[in-house]
Amino acid sequence: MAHGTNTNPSARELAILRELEKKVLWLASWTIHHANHLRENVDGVKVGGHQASSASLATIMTTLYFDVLRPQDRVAVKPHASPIYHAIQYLLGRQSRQKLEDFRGYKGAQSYPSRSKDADDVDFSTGSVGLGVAQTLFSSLVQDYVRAHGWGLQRSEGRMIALVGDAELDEGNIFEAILEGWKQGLRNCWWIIDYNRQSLDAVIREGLWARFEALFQAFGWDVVILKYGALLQQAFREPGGERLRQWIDNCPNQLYSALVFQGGAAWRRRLLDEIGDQGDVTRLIEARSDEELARLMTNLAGHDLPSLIEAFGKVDHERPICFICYTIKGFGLPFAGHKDNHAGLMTPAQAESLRAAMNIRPGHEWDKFEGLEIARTELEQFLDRVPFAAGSRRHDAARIEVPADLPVTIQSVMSTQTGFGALLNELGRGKNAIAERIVTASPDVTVSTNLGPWVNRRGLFARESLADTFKSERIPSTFAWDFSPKGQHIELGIAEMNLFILLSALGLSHAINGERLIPIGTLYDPFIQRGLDALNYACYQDARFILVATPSGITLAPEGGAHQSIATPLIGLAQDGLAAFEPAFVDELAVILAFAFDYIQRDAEAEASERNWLRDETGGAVYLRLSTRPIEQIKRTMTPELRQAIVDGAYWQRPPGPNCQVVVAYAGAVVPEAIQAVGLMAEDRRDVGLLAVTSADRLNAGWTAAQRARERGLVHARSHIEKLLADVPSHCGIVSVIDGHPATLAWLGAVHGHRVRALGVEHFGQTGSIPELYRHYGIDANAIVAAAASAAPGRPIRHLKALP
Ligand SMILES: Cc1ncc(C[n+]2csc(CCOP(=O)(O)OP(=O)(O)O)c2C)c(N)n1
Ligand SMILES: [Mg+2]
Repeated sequence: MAHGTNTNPSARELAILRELEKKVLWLASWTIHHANHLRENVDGVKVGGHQASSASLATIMTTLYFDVLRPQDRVAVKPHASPIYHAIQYLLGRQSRQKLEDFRGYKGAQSYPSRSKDADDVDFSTGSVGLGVAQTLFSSLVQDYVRAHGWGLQRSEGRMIALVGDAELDEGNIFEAILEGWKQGLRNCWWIIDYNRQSLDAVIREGLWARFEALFQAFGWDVVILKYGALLQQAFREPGGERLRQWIDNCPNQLYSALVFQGGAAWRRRLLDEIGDQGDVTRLIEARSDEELARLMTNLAGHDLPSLIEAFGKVDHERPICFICYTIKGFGLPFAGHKDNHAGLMTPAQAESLRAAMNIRPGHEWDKFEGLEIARTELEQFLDRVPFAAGSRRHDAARIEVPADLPVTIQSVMSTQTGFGALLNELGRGKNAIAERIVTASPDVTVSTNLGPWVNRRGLFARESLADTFKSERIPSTFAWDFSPKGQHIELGIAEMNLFILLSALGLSHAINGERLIPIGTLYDPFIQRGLDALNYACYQDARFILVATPSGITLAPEGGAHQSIATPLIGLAQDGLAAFEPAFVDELAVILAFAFDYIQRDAEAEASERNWLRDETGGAVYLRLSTRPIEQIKRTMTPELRQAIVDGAYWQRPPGPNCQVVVAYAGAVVPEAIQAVGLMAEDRRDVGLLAVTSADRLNAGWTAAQRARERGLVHARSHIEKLLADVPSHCGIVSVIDGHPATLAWLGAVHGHRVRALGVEHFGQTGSIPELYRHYGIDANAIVAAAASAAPGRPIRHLKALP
């Protein structure tokens, strides 16, 4: 048996859980009410979406956290159930009253559970619906990966659990994840669907549960439908009960919701109208007061502790399991069931009557045990023994030593993508700590992003071994890919969302499994945008990984207009938690990759450093924008200074002379054009400088931080780019060039007030050879020279040809 828990709580335990359920609902409701009506300086913005949505999950979450969960289990809580989560943590002594009072306020408990911003041990952030759900699935796969490699076996295996809104299942990424989970042999994953039949705007379609059931079963999940609570089940056993069940089963969602809202008298009227002429049923209905009837008719399993305890405790297998739990949105609150209740808030009068009903004296709203019928000491004893709170849940893992130099044979002409493949191939050769912990993944572009040689060496991961049939049949192939539990490459289907959520899960392994992984994901650069929300999500959770995107820009030329990426350098610049690099040469890439291995492992709190004004000690994820364009490499020795400058974001490939008139600043694959342009204008512009930008992102971040520091009184703060451009005469013009949006480098002119002309790609879609496309989009050598002529006026540049 995998994880059976207590399916049969004593009457006393049940009574305590009932009290806690009430308290959780109260605290969550009061938190929301307080944020809306009582907190000082409330700015008039009302809290939307939490109240009714939270109530929907109060019973399920009470059952889970106070009874079913164990410390090793991890949960993604539906975004709008955040107040319930915080209330539970408050009762467990892991959340402060202050943070509840400041819910949604500055440094208060977060609107949506946040792994990085909340103080009460949130396992997975949620907010953008669908992503947290898939995160649990990929976290299960990562747990399996870690254990299959023989790590962390001293810890118990956890269940990865998502509390899912029924409308949340509209999100396509969930289905992409289910398919991938099926391929990878998913285990230990529970999705609990809060089937309240309401979304934000609407009541959901009839019979949706049947689609869910069929769908999950098709992918090998166990499906458990929890529809009726104990009261209803008992009533069904009475004479006439079967007729009542039929009526409920056929009742449209809209009508059911409306009757929930209207209450006992309305239920009675409707039931008597529709099935009341059938003796037994009439007696069944008449035997109950309005209040009892309403309680009976809303006794869905999702609000029935014994049914939930039994269902969760009964699971005796590791297969993925989906619980469809019938609930009522706003259960226990005045707007239960109303279709407009999504942003529903209690009025002060309604809050008063809830307070009275809960037996809570004014001024004692935050007291943990106020108004409960069981003595405080007994409740405290119970809370002290809650299994979930018994162990430490957040782990850490030691840093893995990173070699200062990554060996690679640099050929005279080489692309950064080939360089990347060669670097990993070299790493894969040896037995060293970093190589053991690297795990690569790619959405069906393993070979085309050059991970093939690495995979040949380290193999594909699967829990069950599977030999490469081509190999056993002796059919020659470049790739010998056996699956085994020791493999280090996770072969994904094409869905990019899955890549990013997997990276998010791999990149949190140190905290979740206590075992550090060095995740590297590869994909085509334009498809970052396909998974962008998931990438943002991974960064928001502070997951640590290296993203290698190639090919990029229009440089992929004949590969086609649809695959060209323009905006990704700006994503690299703007995405928080992601340090973006675009090296031109393979020796730069080797330096950056070594830095990245270390950077993704850092987690110290740090002020910005005086050296470059970057917050390097805090670490983060890394994005490498690479290219397939073969480029003539520079033969040079890598000095410590050059190494540092590459990591900081730029260096002078050709320092500007004292009479410099023009600086060409380039990033990435356009380096041959930049060098050529400098040569073409050498006779007519003096002392031309050539600035190699390896990370526009880090340059820009350092510059901004240094400015802020100066504004706060640190007058000597100077960022890397400010130092680099300090000696460039003020009349000098800068031409920047990148195979990406020109705004990536256009800001360089603002550093010291130089006139700048930013070249790049603003439109896309044309196919052709690299020279044709560079000419077409205006990033070839001639375009650079023409831009220089206008940015730094002087005598005509004789090699300048007329622009097309
Ligand atoms: C990607 C994304 N789109 C839209 C939203 C806004 N939003 C928040 S909850 C929600 C739907 C809620 O329905 P359901 O999942 O059934 O939860 P319930 O409110 O019933 O608890 C929407 C559209 C969001 N948070 N994320
Ligand atoms: Mg819903």
